Amino acid sequence: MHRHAPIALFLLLVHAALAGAAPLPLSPYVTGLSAPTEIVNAGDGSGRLFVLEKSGRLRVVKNGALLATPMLDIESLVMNGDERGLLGLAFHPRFATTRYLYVNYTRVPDGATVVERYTVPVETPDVADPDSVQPLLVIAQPYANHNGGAVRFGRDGYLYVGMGDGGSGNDPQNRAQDPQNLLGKILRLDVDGGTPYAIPPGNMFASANDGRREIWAMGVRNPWRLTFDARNGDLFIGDVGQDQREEVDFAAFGTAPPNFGWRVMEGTRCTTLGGGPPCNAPAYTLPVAEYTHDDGCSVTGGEIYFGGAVAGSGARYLFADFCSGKTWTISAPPSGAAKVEVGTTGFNASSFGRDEWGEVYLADLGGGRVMRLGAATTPGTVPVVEFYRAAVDHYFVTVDPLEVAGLDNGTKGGWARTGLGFRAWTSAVDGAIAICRFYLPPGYGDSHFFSADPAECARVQAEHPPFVLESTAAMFLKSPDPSSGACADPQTQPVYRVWNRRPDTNHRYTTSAAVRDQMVAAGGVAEGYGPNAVAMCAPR
Ligand SMILES: [Ca+2]
Repeated sequence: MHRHAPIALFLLLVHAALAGAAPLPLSPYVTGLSAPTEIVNAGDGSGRLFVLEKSGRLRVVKNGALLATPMLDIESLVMNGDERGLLGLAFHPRFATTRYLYVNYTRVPDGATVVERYTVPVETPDVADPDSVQPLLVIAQPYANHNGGAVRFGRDGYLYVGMGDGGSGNDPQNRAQDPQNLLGKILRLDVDGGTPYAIPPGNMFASANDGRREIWAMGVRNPWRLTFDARNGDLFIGDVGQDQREEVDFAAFGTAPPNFGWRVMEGTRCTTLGGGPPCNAPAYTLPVAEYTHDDGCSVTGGEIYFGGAVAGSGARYLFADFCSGKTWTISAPPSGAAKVEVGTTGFNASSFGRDEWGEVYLADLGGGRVMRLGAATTPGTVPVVEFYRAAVDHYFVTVDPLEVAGLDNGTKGGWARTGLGFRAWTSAVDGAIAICRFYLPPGYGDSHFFSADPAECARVQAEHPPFVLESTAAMFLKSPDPSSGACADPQTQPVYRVWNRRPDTNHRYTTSAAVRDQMVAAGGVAEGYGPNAVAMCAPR
């Protein structure tokens, strides 16, 4: 069956010649890893980032530092080589209370896919209990390649598992279109509804006898990364192609289970391999983006990105080709507009990940690094994320990961990221002081007020009773000179404070002079110090 060697995702390919291609703006975040394959956060407010090493270790990045002790070391269980290894990690949506994490790997001795659960004791928050293992799935793999590997929880609380078609080339046993086979599928499990799981209603064959009940979607070849948009639950899938097309598939939250077409279709191309409904039949959900092997060889599914480090604005799905290093964005949700090429990685990007603030990272498989999208940042700092709520025309910034999650997923109602923000220290290092944050209850305008001036904090408390002091421990910035507004520390940049002059007293905090000037031109009041409305000094 090796007449035609399938494209191996993990072959250490010679980098394509990238002369002239603009590099993606990336800065080293963690180095010294061995073949990182996955980057995720736990959603528990801890701010930690978790990285899988392909050989079988789960590493913890805490406050920007790689911990020496892995959270989990299952190297003795993992069959590692080419496309095999420890491939996927997910934390339970309520990890802070359940303490469950889920891994997907190919096992010793037969290379079968294993999905299993481990528990992280409260007493040892950075180390899982290896004896807590609870198996969920064991799926035989007929060939070494196309193991999929993603495990991700959807907005519905169910665990999605990306399964490749079993390997070789051209899906020789037509597994991806076979309803009785778990290969070439996206599986969906209710891990809270049974032991080890229950079948969620709405799976493709949940109530019928004509297919395996774990199947949510079918017709994928080697889904290398499932990505849920935290705002709405929409799903993006990078599906690795055969010889000609790489594709990104999409399913809006709540949509009927799709058939993504493989092996009858490779992207929008008819393969002539047969084995399912005819090519271009309405049964198939076509990709929202694809590219030919002129631009690469193996898609690496990406992440939702909001920031300014790559071209464009608003929410974008950023993805890459593993071989060429080219990266592209499409709008999220997909608008039908063409993908936009945004730069090259300069390395074989095995995975994208997102921290609890929504910052995006890339795994450099051969270089053993996790790279952060964007310029290098001051050590010991975290993002301050800006949101906007149209209903009350209100901007809000927060540094709290759980608050960010609630604003992103809509449980706090109607907030959307602006893509702007700045950074803050997490403690009072180097002269940074605790920012006081006040809250004005809805009856008084539903607004927030931040200050880096202790005297102003005291004054607001004494003279403006409706303001409620909400916190003084989350965000640390520096105070500007109270007369000139200058930020004395050259490693900091000004944060402008502007009031919109309305009775609801909405304020905006921004490092953008253009935003400040727009607000002032519209009748707002510059409320900081000096001629430029500088209220705080934020680290870069
Ligand atoms: Ca397809």
